[in-house]
Amino acid sequence: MTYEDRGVAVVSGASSGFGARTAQVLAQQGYGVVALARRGERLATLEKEHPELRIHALSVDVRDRAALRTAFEGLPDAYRDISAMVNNAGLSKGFGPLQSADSRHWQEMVDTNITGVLNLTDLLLPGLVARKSGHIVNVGSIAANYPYMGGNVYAATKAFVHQLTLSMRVDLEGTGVRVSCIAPGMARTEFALVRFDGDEERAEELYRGVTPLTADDVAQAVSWCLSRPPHVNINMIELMPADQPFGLGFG
Ligand code: NDP
Ligand code: 8X3
Repeated sequence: MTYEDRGVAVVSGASSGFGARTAQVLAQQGYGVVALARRGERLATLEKEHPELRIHALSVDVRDRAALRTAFEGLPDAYRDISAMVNNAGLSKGFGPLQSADSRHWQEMVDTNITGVLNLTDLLLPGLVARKSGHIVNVGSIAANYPYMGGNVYAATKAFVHQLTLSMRVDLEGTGVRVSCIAPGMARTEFALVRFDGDEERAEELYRGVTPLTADDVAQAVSWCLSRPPHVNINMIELMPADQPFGLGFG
C-alpha cells in the first residue's frame, strides 16, 4: 500500500465509538495511529482487523500519569513522530439532578474528562511544539453549550474542554501547533451504556424519536479539521442530529 505519510496521530478512547472510527479513518488517510484505551483486547482486535493499516494498540488509563509516560516511552520507533493528538477518551456517569447525584460519579468524570485530557496534553504537547507543527483535536460536547436536565457535572467537564481549547489556541500562537474542538450532540456509541452502567434498555430509550449521529460523522469532522491547510485553524465544530432539540441531552 502506498500512502502519504502524515506522521502519527494519537487517538484516545480508541476501543469504541468515535475513537475507534477516528483511528481507522486517520490510518486510512496515511497516519500511523496510536490507538489508546484501557481495554487492550478491543484495541488488539482493531489492529488485527486492519493489517494493511499502521495502527499500534496502547492499553493504558488516561487518569494514570505515570502509566501513560511509561506506555509512551515504550512506543516503537515507527510511532514516535507524533503530529496529531485526538483527546477523545471520556465518559458520563449517572443522570440525576445534582442534589441527588453520586459524588463518586463526579470524581470519575472529572478524573477522566478533565485530568485525563491534561495528562495526555502534558505528555505530548512539548513534542508537538518542538516539532514546530502539529494539531490537537479535543472532543467536547454540545452539553457544554446547551444545558439539559441531569447533565450537570458531565456538561461542566466538557465546558472545561471547550475553554481549554480556546486557551491553548492563545498560548500556542506562533508555535505551528493548531488546536480544535469538536462538540457533538447525541450519537450512537457505547456512551449511553456506560452512563447507565450497562442497562441496555435504558440506553436504547434515549434514542427514541431521534436519529443519532454516528461515530463516522464525528470521525469525519476530526479528519476535516486535521486536513485543513496549515494557515487554517478550525476552532470549534458543533454537530447535532437534525432532530435533537436544544436542551435535550442523553435522557
Ligand atoms: P464510548 O463509550 O463508545 O467510547 C469512550 C472511549 O473512551 C472508549 O474507548 C473508552 O475505552 C475510553 N475511555 C474511557 N475512560 C478511559 C480512561 N480512563 N482511559 C482511557 N480511555 C478511556 O463513547 P463515545 O465514543 O461516544 O465517546 C467519546 C467522547 O465523545 C467522550 O469524550 C464523550 O464524552 C464524547 N461525546 C459523546 C457523545 C455521544 O453522544 N456519544 C456526544 C458528545 C460527546 P476503555 O473503556 O476501553 O478505556
Ligand atoms: C453528550 C451529548 O447530546 O447527550 O455529550 O448532550 S448529548
